[in-house]
Amino acid sequence: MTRLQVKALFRGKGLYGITAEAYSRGRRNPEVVRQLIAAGVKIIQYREKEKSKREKYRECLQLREITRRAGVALVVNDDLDLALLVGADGLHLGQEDLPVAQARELGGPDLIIGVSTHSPVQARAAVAAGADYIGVGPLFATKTKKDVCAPVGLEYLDYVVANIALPFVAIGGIKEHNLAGVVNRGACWVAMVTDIVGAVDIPEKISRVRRILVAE
Ligand code: TZP
Ligand code: MG
Repeated sequence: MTRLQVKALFRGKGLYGITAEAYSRGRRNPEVVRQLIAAGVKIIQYREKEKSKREKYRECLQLREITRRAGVALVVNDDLDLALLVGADGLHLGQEDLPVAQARELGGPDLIIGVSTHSPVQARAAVAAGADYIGVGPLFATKTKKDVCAPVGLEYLDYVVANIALPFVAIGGIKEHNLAGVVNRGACWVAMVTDIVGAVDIPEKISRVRRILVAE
């Protein structure tokens, strides 16, 4: 998917998929990603914090093949080299990763760049740096992220809704039961990691989540 197509995608509502094999009930990432795609997920981030670079490279190649065939955007977390080597559509950067400008310098104008943010200052900095979208969270407590910061609180979501023109993805402890509240506050894109990849029946879970997303 091109940067323009992803920008267009972000004008609507949707579920942003993220891999987390450790929480996937023994299913491997390619299997989970196939299920996400079959359920209509259009943007998937490869995120694996504990794997070696070699293993991540192999997996990204595989996921690139699967996502490309399906016309689904692939975003690589953290590693610009992996994103470029496998021809990913995007790169997702945290506050401790490369700055946007340097990622852009190497990645070129077509690379989608997302930035995790936890405060108004970080959101404004990401906009100024030329990010294509920002992550907003963690909204709630989450066990998924070991290097977590504490939940940022829903006031930060309110700030972004009111003040930031870029597309954003709400993240962190979002589950089926609290999703409506997040969407009601103005989130159009949400990332739910464990609630999705850890679901016994992923397609069924996604169809329930989608109903909540469109209803709110
Ligand atoms: N960034 C902020 S919170 C988080 C990431 C990657 C993990 C979210 O996982 P979950 O299972 O949806 O709480
Ligand atoms: Mg990172």
